[in-house]
Amino acid sequence: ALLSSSGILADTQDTTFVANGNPLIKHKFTADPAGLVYNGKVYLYAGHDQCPAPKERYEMNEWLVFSSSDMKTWTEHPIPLKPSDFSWAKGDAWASQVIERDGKFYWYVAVEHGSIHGKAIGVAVSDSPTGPFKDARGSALITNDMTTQFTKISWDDIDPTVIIDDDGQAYLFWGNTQCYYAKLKKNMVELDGPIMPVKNLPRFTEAPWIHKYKGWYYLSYASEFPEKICYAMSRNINGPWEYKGILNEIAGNSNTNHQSIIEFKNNWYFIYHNGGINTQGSSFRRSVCIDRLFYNNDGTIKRINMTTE
Ligand code: FUB
Repeated sequence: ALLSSSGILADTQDTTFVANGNPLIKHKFTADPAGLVYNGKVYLYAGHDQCPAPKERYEMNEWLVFSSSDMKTWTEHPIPLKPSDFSWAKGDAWASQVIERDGKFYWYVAVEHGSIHGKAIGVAVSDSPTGPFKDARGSALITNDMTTQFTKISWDDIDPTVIIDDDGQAYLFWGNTQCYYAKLKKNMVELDGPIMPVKNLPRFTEAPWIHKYKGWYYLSYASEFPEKICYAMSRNINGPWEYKGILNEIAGNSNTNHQSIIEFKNNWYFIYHNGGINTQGSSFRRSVCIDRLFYNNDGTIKRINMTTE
């Protein structure tokens, strides 16, 4: 497979590249990374920042998927999903996450809803982690009118993150300004109970990411603006959450930072974006980066060291 500096080939066929320091992806602008480890490979999902310089606004019309067996050689697969694959959505390929259950891959995405004012969360499904994915419901899973009792803002229903707990119960967390969570049914495409606010997350902005390690639940999230990534820990997924401080400082030249945390082949990784590519990088032309994540003996996480190597 060929590496296309424009990325055009990747629209229709696999292309490969070798990681060479951060940012990981240099041939196109990528944002809101979400890692998935499955069957000895890491899959990296991201939104495509397509806003041409010098304009400064979100232009995101598709999501991308990359995979690797060693975190060094990466394959970029054909475009797996676009907002236009959801008939009810108007656009905006905002942050997302993919999770596997019983051999099917569920991709939770934030988009602009076509008829219900504001952002919404949809879910697509595929038999393969690289797609093709299709709308799993034919309608949004979360719409803005479902959370107006908590906040009146129209962009609060973004940034979905999903976990399947050890007992098989799946949970969806999401939010901007207010963090929410709800149970998912086993089919992964319907809520299984009320939407609940997550309490005690100081200065929560957006981008929750939930993961589990040695009996602790970790809820990391973007805080303030420009964003730092902070985190809280709990022994129970329903809380109470205990704030543990800053995990990652503001990422160079980008107001957003949007993290994903995964374990791959016994190492933990912190995947995020900065605005670090040459003169064009910005809050709207972002680039996915990967650094190592280390725990302390008490389960807290060491501050991330953002590298360029
Ligand atoms: O990429 C669009 C939005 O910017 C995401 O949904 C947020 O997390 C922030 O990164």
